[in-house]
Parts: sequence; C-alpha cells; structure tokens
Amino acid sequence: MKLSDEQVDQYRSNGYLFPLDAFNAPQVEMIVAEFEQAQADASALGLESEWPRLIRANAHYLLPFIYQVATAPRLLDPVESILGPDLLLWSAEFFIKGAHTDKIVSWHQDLTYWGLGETDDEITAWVALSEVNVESGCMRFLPSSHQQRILPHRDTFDEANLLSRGQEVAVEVDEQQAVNVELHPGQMSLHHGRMFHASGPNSSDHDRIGLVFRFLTPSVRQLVAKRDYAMQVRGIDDRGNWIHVAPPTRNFAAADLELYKRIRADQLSALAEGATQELHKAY
Ligand SMILES: O=C(O)CCC(=O)C(=O)O
Repeated sequence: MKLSDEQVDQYRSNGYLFPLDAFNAPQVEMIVAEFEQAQADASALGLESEWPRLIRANAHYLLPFIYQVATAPRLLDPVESILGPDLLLWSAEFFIKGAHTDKIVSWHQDLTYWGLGETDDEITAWVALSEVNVESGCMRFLPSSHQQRILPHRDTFDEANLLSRGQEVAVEVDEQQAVNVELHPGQMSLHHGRMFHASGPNSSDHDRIGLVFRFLTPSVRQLVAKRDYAMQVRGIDDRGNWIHVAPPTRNFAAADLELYKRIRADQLSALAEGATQELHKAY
C-alpha cells in the first residue's frame, strides 16, 4: 500500500493527500464497536465524566484497539512512504462533532503549540469513521500553506472550538482557495504539521467522527516540555529523544491511567505555554 512517487510529490507540494482507502466497511464497523465498548468500559469504571478528555488526546496509551488501527498496513504504509521506515505514534485523538452541533475548528497550524518545532517529520493521518462532508463539518485545507513557517496564532478560548486554546492563525485566510476534505467511512487524509486547516459545524443528522493519528520520525524532539513520550510502530529508534511506551493490553488498566496522567501533565507544559486562560475542558 505504499504511495506512488506521484502521490508523494503531491503531498510534498500541497501539504496533504486524500482520499486514501484505509479500512473497508466491516473494519469500520469493528472499529466503531471497539469504540462503543471502550465507552461502556469507561462508564463501568466510573470514568464517564473523564471520557471526552481521555479520547481527545493520547487514546493509544489506554485502548489496545487504537494501536491495532494505527499499525494497520493500509494506514501505515502511506505514512512510511512520506516519513520513512522508522515511525513513532505521538498521539491518537478522536475529533467528534455530534449531529447538529456548532462545534468548529478554526484555521490553525498543528505544530504551533506542540513543542516539536517546525518539523517536516510529523504527519497526521485523519481516518473517517462516519460520512465526512461539507454538511457534517469536514476539514478544509489551504493548499501549499505548509510551505510557510509557523505563523503567530491568537487564542480565542471559544467553547465551540475543539482546539485546546481555540487558537487561530493571526493572518487572513483566503477561503476561496480552500479544499474540502470529504471522506467516506474508512477513508483517510494525510496532512503536514504546518498545513493551514479548519472545519465548520455539523449540520447533518449524524455524528461526524474522525480518528486522528500523529506520527513522527525518531529525529523529532520535544523542545518545550521537559520530556515526551511515544509508541514505536515501525522500524527502530536509536536517537533517544522519546520515552517509549508499550501498547496497552486492555482498556483503561489502572497503571495505564496513571501513566496517561503523567504524560498529559508533561505535555501540557508545552500545550499551555503562554496561555492566559485554562485550556479547553477536553484537555
Ligand atoms: O477534525 C477536525 O475538524 C479538525 C482536526 C484537526 O485540526 C487535525 O486533525 O489536525
């Protein structure tokens, strides 16, 4: 499932690539069933109120099925075509917009608050678990915007904004140039960490669900937080920049929840750097 040279060139020039077929319908059904089981397990453990936060970032440290999805060859082969054979999974996140909600994502560049610098060695794989189109609030990309540096962002702390600080890039975005990232369930898009992207509200009758993976090469370093963590998903890492965490073996094991708390606390020192208000409650 490697990408063709032409697809790699397209990614390098535009900063994104889609649609790519990652999972078929029965596989999507299985992933959704695992997700529902995880939610039931969270409730059984008294974690209902924490559920939105636990799946909003770093779900791969808590739920074995996330690791299975992240390491599926149809997902990872295209990532390897761009980043090379040594791959780390830095985060796994659910971006969910309920049916008929005003949740949005403002125009931003992912790398702004992650403490990872301006690297080209980070990529997002965004997997659709529902129909994702303009009506349900698909992402929009601004072609080739990844060729810019990280530009200044301002924080809005808007509750309807799914981003940690409601951050938005502090320059005019020419919406006419934007591309709608429409995906069917099981398809995915890839985007660069400096790509300008946003998404609108969900006015459809169904939830819009994206399962989102952030991959790095071992050469990437955490430059703001004291330490950072990742899960090795391919190849080797002889660089020593990351604390490696093994995949979980069952949903919400007590030791994994403890580790998860430590990881979030460490990463928050980068994510919240300079923030004047509390981050979104899902953080
Ligand atoms: O799911 C969305 O609407 C936005 C996701 C996003 O900003 C990202 O994956 O980087």
